[in-house]
Amino acid sequence: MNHMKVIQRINLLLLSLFGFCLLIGCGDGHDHAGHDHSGHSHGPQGDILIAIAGPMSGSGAAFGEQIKKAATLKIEQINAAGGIDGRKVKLQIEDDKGDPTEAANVARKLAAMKKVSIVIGHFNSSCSKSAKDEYNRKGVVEFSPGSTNVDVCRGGPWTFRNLYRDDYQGTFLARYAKEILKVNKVAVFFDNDDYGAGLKNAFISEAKKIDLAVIQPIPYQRERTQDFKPLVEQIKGQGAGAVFISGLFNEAALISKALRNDLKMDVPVLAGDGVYEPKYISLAGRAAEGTYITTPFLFNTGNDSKEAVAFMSAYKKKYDEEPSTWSALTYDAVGMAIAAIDEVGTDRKKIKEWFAACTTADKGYKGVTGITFFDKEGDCYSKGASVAIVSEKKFKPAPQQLTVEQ
Ligand code: ABU
Repeated sequence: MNHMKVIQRINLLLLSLFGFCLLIGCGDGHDHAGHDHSGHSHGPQGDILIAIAGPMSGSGAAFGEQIKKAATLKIEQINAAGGIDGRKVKLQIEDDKGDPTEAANVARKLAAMKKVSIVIGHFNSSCSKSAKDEYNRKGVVEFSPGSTNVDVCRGGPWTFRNLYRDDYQGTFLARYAKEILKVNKVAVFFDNDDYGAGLKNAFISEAKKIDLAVIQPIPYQRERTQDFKPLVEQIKGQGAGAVFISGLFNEAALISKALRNDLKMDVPVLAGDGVYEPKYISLAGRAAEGTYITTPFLFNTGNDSKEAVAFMSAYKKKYDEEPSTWSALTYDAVGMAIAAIDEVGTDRKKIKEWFAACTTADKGYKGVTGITFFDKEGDCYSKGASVAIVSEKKFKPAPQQLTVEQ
């Protein structure tokens, strides 16, 4: 047989084999709808891909670092225990730079990647909101472990979060100022974005109800406002009994320093959870001492759950540092995503239905930060707020806590 004839016969044989496979459906053990022969829908075989999206660079990179570390730890633990049905779980890490335009770009990329089962993110409320349309249009769950603006989940059936909203956080902070710190008048500085402005509005709304006077709030632009001395001078002589900062840690550190060092004001400083990042302490130095900060979760309460103790120990062993609130919320978010995939496979719609069905504590996910379940908007009301205080260069539970019903 000459050379050409041999090639023709091989081609014929391959074509026959291909046709036979099409007829009987052989190959990877899955039909074209992604169902395995046991009836489970597990999507294409191979690794399972979960995306993490947040500020991996830029001024909020410290948050991104915590998110990345916690997600990596969770994935390593799952894979060490055999993965999901023997399949390894991998992370697709995307950087939105804390910027809404970048977040929309990231959403377009991730939504188009068919292997991505679910997106854990984004962190900044303005990023979650900007990315939301694409995830909802293409049908991918967007599950935030950090965004607290009230509108993040509203009207987006594919959007969920595992922490409180800012209407709750703002109410909580105003009441803490009035009931615990016994303050009657507050000065307010706010980052003029979805998070800072929304939280400030919620604080003022509650302040009006409880007779807590608020001096005309002072806005600033994250990453643009550099000199806070002229801003803090505006509150001089106005009788503020406390200062509330509604923004993120970099600018909060500059405000605290200007208050303490330039204005020599020693009234209590209160801040929202965007300041709960160790860099606030290293940037503000002594000016950070005594700051009260709300947080969705606290470690070292003396009453930590076994889940919190185990996570703290594993995180410290791997990274030689303590985890933060954001690490814990991310660890839980990835854990909940894995629980969903373990039950319903990687089909995006089935994952969304699994999340939407988590509407009671019984059906919810029990993790480090408590039990996560959702209302019909995908918001989470099952966990309250705690207060940390900066003491001896560390975040510690404030001596006085407050319970506010959601
Ligand atoms: N809630 C923490 C700060 C992130 C954000 O909601 O923008």
